[in-house]
Amino acid sequence: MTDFSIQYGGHVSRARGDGRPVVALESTIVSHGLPRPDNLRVAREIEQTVRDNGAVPATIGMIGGRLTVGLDDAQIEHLAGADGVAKLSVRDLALAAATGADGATTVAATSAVAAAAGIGVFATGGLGGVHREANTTFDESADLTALSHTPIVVVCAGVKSILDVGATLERLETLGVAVAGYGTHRFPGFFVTDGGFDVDWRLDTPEQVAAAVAARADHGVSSGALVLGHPLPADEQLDPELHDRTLAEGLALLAREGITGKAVTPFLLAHFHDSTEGRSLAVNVRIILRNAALAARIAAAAAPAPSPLGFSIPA
Ligand code: PSU
Ligand code: MN
Repeated sequence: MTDFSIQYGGHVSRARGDGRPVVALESTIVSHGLPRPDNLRVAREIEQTVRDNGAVPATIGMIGGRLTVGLDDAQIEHLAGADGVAKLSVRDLALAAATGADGATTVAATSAVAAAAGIGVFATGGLGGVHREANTTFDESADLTALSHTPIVVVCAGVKSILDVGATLERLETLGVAVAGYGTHRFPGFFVTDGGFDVDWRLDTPEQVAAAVAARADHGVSSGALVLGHPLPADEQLDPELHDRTLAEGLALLAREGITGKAVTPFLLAHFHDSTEGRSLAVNVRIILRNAALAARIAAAAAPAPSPLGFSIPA
């Protein structure tokens, strides 16, 4: 029988052995969320940003059916450039393993795998959520249900602004997912700084986020995720007027071309990147890099103190 257990990249095994902070990163952003060839450069910048901020990056994905935590550079390059890389949510993982597929993990799948691997912090751009017109299409991202039972901190710039932000916040409440703003009571709107809604809780430092993680573990009560909304500064956001115009066009195109299911999010993101002459791409990249930096600082604040003996067990 094939062994389907999770594979660990050498850098991640060593970090785990040493008790060093690790940040999980998703691969769907790379293979389906950002255009080539920028996607590969950005994937590398995200990893470097995590390192520069004191943690070890663990990009998660599926290579030839092997579920891997801590893809190496050649594997990331493969997922960034190969055709036919599947977009994997949690339900797809075992099917992709059984069929030897290459796949990129979404927020849902990345969080679930990271938590199974004992990684407590994950950085992404924007969560999936309730799509506009979900009342007829029933299109709600599996990110939401996965986060309802996955104990992990997800650092994000809110939910993607192509979604129904208010409905998504309602669902997060129903599903028992904790939501806090980082340095703000406003829920961010991904490409735009303000998503239009307040959140109840505000956390101001990596240590405070780490304290919330510790309290959840000590209580042993909640098993859901903590979504930390980290907005872009207003002077770095996509011009809200350009945003609204581009979104309206994108939604009209979506309807005209009859795009549904998991193709919706990549289609709308590609439309933004194509029709804003690279402006939305630059904003998207800034979002991810800022979130990677904050996630690394949170992971460092949450990591156990280094061994006083100063040695580590090789993996
Ligand atoms: N955030 C980004 N770019 C992306 C995504 C998030 O900045 O491409 C991806 C994530 O992997 C997220 C997915 O889980 O989009 C949501 O897809 P869907 O709406 O089909 O669930
Ligand atoms: Mn969907």
